[in-house]
Amino acid sequence: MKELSQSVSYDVQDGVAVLITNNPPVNTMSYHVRQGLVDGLEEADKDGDVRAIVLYCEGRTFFAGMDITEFGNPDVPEAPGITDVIKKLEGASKPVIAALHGTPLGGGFETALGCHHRVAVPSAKMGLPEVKLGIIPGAGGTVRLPRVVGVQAALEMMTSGNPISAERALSAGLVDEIVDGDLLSGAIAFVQKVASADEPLARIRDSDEKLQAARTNPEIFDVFRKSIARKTRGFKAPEAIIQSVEGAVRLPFDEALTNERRIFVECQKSPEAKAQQYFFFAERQAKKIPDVPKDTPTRGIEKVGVIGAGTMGGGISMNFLNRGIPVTIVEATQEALDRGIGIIEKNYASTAKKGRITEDDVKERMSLLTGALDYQALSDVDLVIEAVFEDMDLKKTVFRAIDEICKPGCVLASNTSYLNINEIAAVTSRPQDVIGLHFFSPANIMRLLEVVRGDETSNEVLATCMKLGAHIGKVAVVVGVCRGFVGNRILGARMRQSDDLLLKNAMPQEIDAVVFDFGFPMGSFAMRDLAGLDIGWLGDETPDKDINVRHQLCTRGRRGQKTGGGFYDYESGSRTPIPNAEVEQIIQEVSKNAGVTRTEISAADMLKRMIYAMVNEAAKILDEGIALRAAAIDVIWVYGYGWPTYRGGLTYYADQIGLTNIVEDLDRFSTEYDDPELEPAPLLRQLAREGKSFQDFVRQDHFEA
Ligand code: 3H9
Repeated sequence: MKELSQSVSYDVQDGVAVLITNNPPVNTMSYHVRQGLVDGLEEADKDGDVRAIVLYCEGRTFFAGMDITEFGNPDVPEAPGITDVIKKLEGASKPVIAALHGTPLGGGFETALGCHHRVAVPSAKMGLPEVKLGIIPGAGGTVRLPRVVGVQAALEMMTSGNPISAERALSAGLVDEIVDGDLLSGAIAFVQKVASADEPLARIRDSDEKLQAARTNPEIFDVFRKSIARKTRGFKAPEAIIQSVEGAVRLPFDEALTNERRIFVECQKSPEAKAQQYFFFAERQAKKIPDVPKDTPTRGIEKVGVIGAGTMGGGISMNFLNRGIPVTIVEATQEALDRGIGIIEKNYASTAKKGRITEDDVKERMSLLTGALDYQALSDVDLVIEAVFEDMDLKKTVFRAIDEICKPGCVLASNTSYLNINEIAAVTSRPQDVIGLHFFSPANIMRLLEVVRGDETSNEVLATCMKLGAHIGKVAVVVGVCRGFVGNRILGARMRQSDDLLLKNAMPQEIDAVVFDFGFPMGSFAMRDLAGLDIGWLGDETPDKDINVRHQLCTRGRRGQKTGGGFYDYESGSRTPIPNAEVEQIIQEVSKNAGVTRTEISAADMLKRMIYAMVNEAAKILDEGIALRAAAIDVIWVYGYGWPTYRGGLTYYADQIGLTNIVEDLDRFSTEYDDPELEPAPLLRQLAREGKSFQDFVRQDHFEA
């Protein structure tokens, strides 16, 4: 075995040169990897004893792509680039095979496509996820992939960025064989057969049959554009991928590569790519808890209890059933229990009807669900999640009861979205086992899980819940105790600004348009219509009825989408909000009753007021230690509230605007609108004064442990 670089070594086994890469954790194609591969390929090509070449990676995966931290880093030599490596592979005079395991992604998968053959273990998952980083596959992916799988399938794979299984790759012609036993031996055996056959080398560049259909039917691109328009609104990379594939169809191979390179470089320079790449690392940072090391012991969660079979309780239960974890769901009455279980079954049936799961899956999941009317049924579960009405007294009653019944070591969790976990924990004899697990509605679909750490919550319980969150497919982010935690507290700040704008300046459709155009799926008023305006409405008990728009709407039967109207009208079966003249009239009257003279405001100022109020709240949250780091806030807002990823996240966006500019605007607004909430938070002022950003801010007491 010969070392070619710090990460690549060279070995010859039975006449086959094996280039072995070991660049933990995920074998990114760092500079030294590329250099080692180029040197190894040159050596193997010259070596008369070598008949074929295998690319093999040690550790958990074949190359997971380029090292993102190298992008734009002037200290990293440009040559050899990944395209130099692929050119060498493809042009080698001896067959080259890629031995795929783990997650061959991005540049890693493009490298495999540059090889003459590919074999994979059954568990391998491969694809081109560059779109998620705001870029396009820039090492031949957009030119080679459609030559193998056809234009439509290639567009789908690259604009979604989702990986495919080895089995699917095999049937799509992307891998030649699945290796069940030892991967390296399988790859060597396969490539030896190829070398013995003495046939021309199979280079993807040489075949363009699969492009013919798109050449005769170029409309395929516009049809595809339309089909993804709604999902990809605001993102640059999906359109760039389409254009590069158009190039692959239109141009000769080498020109198509040059065209791809040009588009890649343009994308890579874009603010969207920078934001999305920031977010990639933010997501990984948000999982880390400084005083809870990776090796903290965790508890096994094999049985779960859920209290409350309403919308939240049902959705929460489904997460566990989906992963094969039995759930006992407890309700107060048989009627409520039957209704809740019925809804879960209906949800599964509708998923099965769409072909996403089988009838057998439905049966299996439902067989793991048990209903009960008595807390006693929770005596042997490992985790209880309370999902009853948001009422502190009720929650305390529930926790007193489960404290009596649940076995020692059982994790006691509340799904509260606002209330104080410490107060709830205090009524039990085991506050160290109490935690908040704040799921977002619909709980079986939304990825975010706020894990609320109480003052007494043990590290073991916290680590258990973080691990469990990942196991059920959630993005778990730890937050501290305060009203509304991170997500809803910041949402509250935006809502209060929207309400004030409604009272003093603009109509719902104008305010919502600003938020929608920014990139959110919907604005505050459309969101309220979706949730139902009567949630939390006090009816006749409402104070100051004359100056309360919601009260005025509710009393007129306008209670949101479910009644066909709220802040907006909705046509039957449609969720598209339509402005309503009567609502505008009501808003004008409320302003009059409140003694407000309505004034004009620009869309730019509306946006600033709403977003900067959120930024201000984020600064308070960080200062108080409710979020461990700015990245956590960004992850929460992307996964819980539809913050557009191409803007990075709330605090990242604020950093791009510049905190000094934000402080200046907030100072102006707080005076102009006489709103103390818009007064810049001390931390925001401090960071601005010191010329720092949110990303620079680290609370020492969190990170010293
Ligand atoms: C590309 O290839 C461009 C090409 O088209 C060529 C253009 C010319 N770079 O996620 P994990 C780190 S673009 C740098 O926790 P998992 C990650 O930050 C790239 N670092 O593990 C983490 O560090 P830490 C296309 C990376 O098992 C550690 O590795 N490829 C990269 O849950 C472990 O990661 C992709 O987009 C990277 N590319 O998931 C794949 N990847 O421990 C991106 C990972 O300090 N990566 N790290 O927090 C992934 O999707 C997942 O990391 C993977 C493993 C599935 C591989």
